[in-house]
Amino acid sequence: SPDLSHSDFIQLYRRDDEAIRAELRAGMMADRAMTSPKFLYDALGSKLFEAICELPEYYPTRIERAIFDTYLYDIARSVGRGATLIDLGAGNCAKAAYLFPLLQPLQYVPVDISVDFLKDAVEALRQRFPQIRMTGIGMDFSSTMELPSAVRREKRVFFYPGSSIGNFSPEDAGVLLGRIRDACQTDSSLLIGVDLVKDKAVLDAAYDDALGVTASFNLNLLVHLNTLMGADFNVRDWRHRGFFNEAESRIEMHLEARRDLTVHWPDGLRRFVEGERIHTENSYKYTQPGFQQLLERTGFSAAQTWTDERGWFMVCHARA
Ligand code: AVI
Repeated sequence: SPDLSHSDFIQLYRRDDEAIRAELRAGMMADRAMTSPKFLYDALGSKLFEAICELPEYYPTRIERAIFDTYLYDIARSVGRGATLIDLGAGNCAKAAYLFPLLQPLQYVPVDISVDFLKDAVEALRQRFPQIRMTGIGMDFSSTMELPSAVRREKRVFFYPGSSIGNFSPEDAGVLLGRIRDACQTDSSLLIGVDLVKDKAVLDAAYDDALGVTASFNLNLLVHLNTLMGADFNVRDWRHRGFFNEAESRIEMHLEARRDLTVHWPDGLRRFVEGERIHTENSYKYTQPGFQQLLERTGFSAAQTWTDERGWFMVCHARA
């Protein structure tokens, strides 16, 4: 039977409910109401996002997987064996696990905000790959990339798939990439998935699908806000908006009031007029040279890249 002593879990993040409420109140009271996309992911939100990844219109997950399928050996050759594979926003760890047979990492370090969320997935992986040391870390890597000493320093490979980098503004993405770069040691690198600019109709459909799953994902934010800040949002008063803003090169998601209404929470309220919006997410789309420049600006060397034949999505391996 596998050596189960070969793994551990380290929880570094402590949720601060008052800080969360303060952040949400500030966003609600801004001239243009907004919330951070991280609040889209309560338990139901995470399930709805998994459903989005199955939608015919939502191409990024499928195309990224196809790129990994097609170029698996090239990517594995570029990354090399025996890495310390650090999986940023690991979730169910499935994307990294797909690479294990070829990459044969010495240590796998899934990072997510909650280790509880990682435990089942890591437990199952340990059974399949008993030779890989697994160290689950509960950490908000958008605010720090300081890794505990249990993480091997040699040959760190940061794995950041799914184009989650797109949910940061280019400026914040630069800060995050810079932090990853600073956490790199000798012979370290970054393997990242990036969604690319394409036809507006394709992008609009990917974020406003016919079944309304993305609409549910966005509207569920209001249910989450009711829990987090004790607000009285009525989901039926709001509609989903998701579209590509070409000037900003980003998808924007908003929730739009269907009528004049007032939302209350214990120590405040906000009036919305019909058509007024809460901005809930941006998803930036890059050009290949644009993203390469961002990588180089943050201290990475020119990356090796792989794309699908339509050039819709890109996987980059950049050395520190
Ligand atoms: C998680 N992230 C990369 C997704 C995206 O495409 O920006 C979140 C998402 N929002 C709506 N659909 C998917």
